[in-house]
Amino acid sequence: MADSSGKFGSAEFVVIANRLPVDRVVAPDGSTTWRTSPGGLVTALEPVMRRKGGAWIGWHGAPDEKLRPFTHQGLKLVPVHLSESEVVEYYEGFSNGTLWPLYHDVIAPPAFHREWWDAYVTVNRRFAERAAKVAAEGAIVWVQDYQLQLVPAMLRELRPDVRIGFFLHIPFPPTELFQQLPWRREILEGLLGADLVGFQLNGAAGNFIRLVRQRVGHKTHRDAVYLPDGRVVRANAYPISIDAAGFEEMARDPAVVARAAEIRESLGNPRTIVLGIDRLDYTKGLRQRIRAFGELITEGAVHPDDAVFVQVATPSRERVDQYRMLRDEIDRLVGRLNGDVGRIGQPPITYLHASYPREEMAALYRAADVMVVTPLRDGMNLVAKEYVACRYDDRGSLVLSEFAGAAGELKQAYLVNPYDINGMKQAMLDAIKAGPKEQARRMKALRKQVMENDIDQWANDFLSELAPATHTKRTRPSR
Ligand code: GDG
Repeated sequence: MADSSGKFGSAEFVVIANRLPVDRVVAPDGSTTWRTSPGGLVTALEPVMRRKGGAWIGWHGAPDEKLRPFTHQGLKLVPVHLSESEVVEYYEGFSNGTLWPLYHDVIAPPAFHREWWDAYVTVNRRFAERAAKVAAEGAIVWVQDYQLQLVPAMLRELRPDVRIGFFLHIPFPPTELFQQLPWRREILEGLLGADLVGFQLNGAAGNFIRLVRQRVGHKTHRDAVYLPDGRVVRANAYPISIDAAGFEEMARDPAVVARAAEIRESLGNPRTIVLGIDRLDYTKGLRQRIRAFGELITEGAVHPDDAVFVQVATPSRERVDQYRMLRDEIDRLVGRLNGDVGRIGQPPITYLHASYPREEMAALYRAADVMVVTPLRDGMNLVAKEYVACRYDDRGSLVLSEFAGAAGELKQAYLVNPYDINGMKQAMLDAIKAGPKEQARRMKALRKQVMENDIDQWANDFLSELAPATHTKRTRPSR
């Protein structure tokens, strides 16, 4: 991928993310192939990557394995290797044991370990060096998320000619919390290597600007940071979205519609299906949500014949202690409620600790009369938007936490404070009881927002701010 001088690579558009957008599939005969992992980010960036001869740099998911760059379905993929101890210290440790809880309101206590930090620096440098080799002269490089916050400055040092963008998918905490981090200055300086730093919400961009002023001492004005060398870094909000038309199309598929009916049937044809879908993560508010629904049932406000609650909890970060403890706690909570008030063949909660194909997710969204998305803190929350995109019938109600980024856009949802169990019970009850007219009034407004602001729009907004000539091509007009 190098030019004839060997100084630059050939990729004019480079995405750097912790993971490559592919999963390995092992066939029964032992041969391996790659499958593109479904997700909005790949869908949105694929067209611009193809057009500009782009490359995606990321870990391929297996420790202690070095792979050469390869092409998959026309996408240039550049694997970065991680040793087993780097997976433990950089990924599970510093990324998910330090930054994740710190950036999510310290819902769980963040752990600070110097050896985790050292691994974070080492791995960030490896990503930056790989990008420096792959990027063409003057290329656009887009760094994704909290695992790679040092990459912008490291890359700028190696390749001052490239244009660097950074997007943080999770919240950026207020100064009071961020200041706990022993390496707070290094992280801020890492991010300042970018030309444009994107956040989900204005508040997060504001937190960043304030911290840069207070901690690093640079001059700032509105969304701009003025560095001593004359460079200007901008920080703005770009609320991420989904492939909305793609979800609607999937939800209209006759096989998905039939599957939704089958799901309702196997739940005993209840009047109301209440649904939660989350990664099993302590930020998602599962405990509070289950308690709220449980109380509605035990107090008799909702009869088990009338409403069932289906909670899908996708396995996540299972080697991190806090996640193992959470799993046990949710198991206990669900077990107790079903044991106390369930009847034969009629548990009030159907709890699924598993991951499903996208079509099954769409069928669940189609089947759900009430969707409950009640994180204690969430950068955006795509599940809420996916539910709305699937409701082309203008039916169904969304109960949404005020502390999900999505609440900034989805104002016609039943908005709740997930720490307020009584408030949450009332909102769930209102949503369960809402008639078709009320559902349609809210859903129409929610759908307008989601269908008009899809993931292509998000990528376009960010990239045209970063480098005005780089528009992603719209493959489908949003409806
Ligand atoms: C981070 C931020 C921000 C879940 N279970 C299955 C499955 N999923 C899919 C959902 C959705 C995605 O995973 C989850 O996205 P969320 O946004 O809800 O949450 P995080 O994973 O925490 O994502 C978040 C996001 O980044 C993007 O910036 O919104 O705030 O925390 O798309 O559908 N997909 C399939 N099977 C499952 O079992 N196929």
